[in-house]
Amino acid sequence: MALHGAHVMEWQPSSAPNPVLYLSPAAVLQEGKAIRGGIPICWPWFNARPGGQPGPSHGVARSQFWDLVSVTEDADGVTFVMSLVHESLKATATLALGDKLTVSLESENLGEESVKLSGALHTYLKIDEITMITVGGLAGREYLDTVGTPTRRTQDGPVVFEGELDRIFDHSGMIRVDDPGLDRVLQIEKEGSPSTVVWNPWAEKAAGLADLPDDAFKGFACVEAAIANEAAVELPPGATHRLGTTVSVAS
Ligand code: TA6
Repeated sequence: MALHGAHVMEWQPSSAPNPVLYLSPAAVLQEGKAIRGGIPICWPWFNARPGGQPGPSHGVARSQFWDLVSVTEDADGVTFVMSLVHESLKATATLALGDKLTVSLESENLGEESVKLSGALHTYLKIDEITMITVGGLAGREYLDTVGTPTRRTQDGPVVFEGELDRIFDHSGMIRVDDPGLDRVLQIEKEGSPSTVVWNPWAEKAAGLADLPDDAFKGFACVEAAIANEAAVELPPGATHRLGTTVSVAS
């Protein structure tokens, strides 16, 4: 857990033999940078800032220190609440670590004008071997394929990985990640998320990421509860929105 980014870096339920999240051994923990792995919070926008406005890719939240609001512990686990204000928006992140992992991000418009909100809970799942896993729950869904010239396509069957993959799905349901190598099925439930992003950089892109070992791409897949810019949520003054993800080990 880090105040930097309100970032869940590691999580392993007591009943599970393996960590569920991938954290890069080369991750840089430094203000102004994003931590590679765990669950970076992309907020209050996803990818490039909409409207051509200046700002870092994936927003400001993942590279700043948040304020700690509370830490509570009970029989179900430990819950951290952190907050951050950016321009007229306030984010409150509730990170609940127990048998399940829930990250819940509430955005509140403190200003006097309507604001468009996008973002993602950019979850890095640890897997045994990228070519062996499947991501289910997305069959028949339309997505924006952002590898090369962005193109809209329809997903045929489960997602499998055979090269760089970067897809933004129109999808708000549940996802299942089957990992035969770890003999594990992960389940991901989402809240307030009209988009699901699935990403793996593969060898060439990974080689360009200084905070990721060259062959590390084989050992993770990102499955993200997201709000793509194309599906941005309109937040009138005083309104709130909750974006959430719950990860659990189904078997
Ligand atoms: O969520 C997928 C994505 O937007 C990819 O396009 C890829 O760039 C990835 O996020 C990681 O971005 P980062 O800025 O953390 O290197």
